[in-house]
Amino acid sequence: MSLQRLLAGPGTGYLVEGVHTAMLPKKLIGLMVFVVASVTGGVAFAGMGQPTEWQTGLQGAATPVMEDIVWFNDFLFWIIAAITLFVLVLLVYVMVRFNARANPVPSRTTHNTLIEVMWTIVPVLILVSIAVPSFRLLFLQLDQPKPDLTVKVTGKQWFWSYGYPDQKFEFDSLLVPDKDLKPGQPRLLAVDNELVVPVNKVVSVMVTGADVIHSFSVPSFGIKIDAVPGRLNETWFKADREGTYYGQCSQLCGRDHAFMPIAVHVVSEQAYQAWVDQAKKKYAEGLPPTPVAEIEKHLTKVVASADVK
Ligand SMILES: [Cu+2]
Repeated sequence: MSLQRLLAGPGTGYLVEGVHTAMLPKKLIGLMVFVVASVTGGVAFAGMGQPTEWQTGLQGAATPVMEDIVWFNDFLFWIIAAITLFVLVLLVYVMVRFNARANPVPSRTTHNTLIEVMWTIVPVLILVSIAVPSFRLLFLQLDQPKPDLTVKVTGKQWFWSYGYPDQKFEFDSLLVPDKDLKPGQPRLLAVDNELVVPVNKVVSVMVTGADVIHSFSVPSFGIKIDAVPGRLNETWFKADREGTYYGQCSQLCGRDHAFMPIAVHVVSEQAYQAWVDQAKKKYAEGLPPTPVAEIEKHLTKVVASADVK
């Protein structure tokens, strides 16, 4: 049965003639408005740098790329909402107006050129209006500006190592077990040594894996890139406000996948320089990396103390 036939009443020609939106129950409209308002209102609950309770939207944006992602997400939401509501209205209308009781003698109409042209062109226009900002965003993510500094991120079972090739030092970043958490440190997200970067600088991130595939992801920066052994992946971010931003390994990598969070501390240029001077001494070149036995011990402690509910 063609849509045209469904839409056309007996003896009537076109879709528009028969539409009576007043037929849609008022309660249903109220419910739809409530759902839309709740979902979009959820953006207000979005956390900055970490998830918050009752959050329904994305995490707050700390980079221009993430700002665009949030915009694109909201833009798509309204398009999806409009299409869904339109289809719902049509379905309800058809069920009420054209059921066997209300419409015992169906129309014999099979074609309508105007409607067929419309239902071809309108979806094309919708897709084009999605494709244009989508490609713009993709280029923004992939077209890396000239970096101010480079950090090398290595995913390991089950922690991250951060290297500063220009400063020639590297260190491990391990989760803080529950019992060692200091006030203000988020559970299962805080680490002992954070990745420290300056604010308003383009940071090039080289990502690789040491053993299996991990994924380096920081929601507030809008970045997520796989850490693949034997391969160097690259992404970038430019954090435009100071703070600590958390992420998690986002590629199932084994037993302690849930216990290798990412913490990026964005600080002022001066604070960054001071940190580099001190870090250079602390993680002096040639310092042996954390011994495997130490890491094993730490991970056992982490798993034992992480009271996962
Ligand atoms: Cu993982």
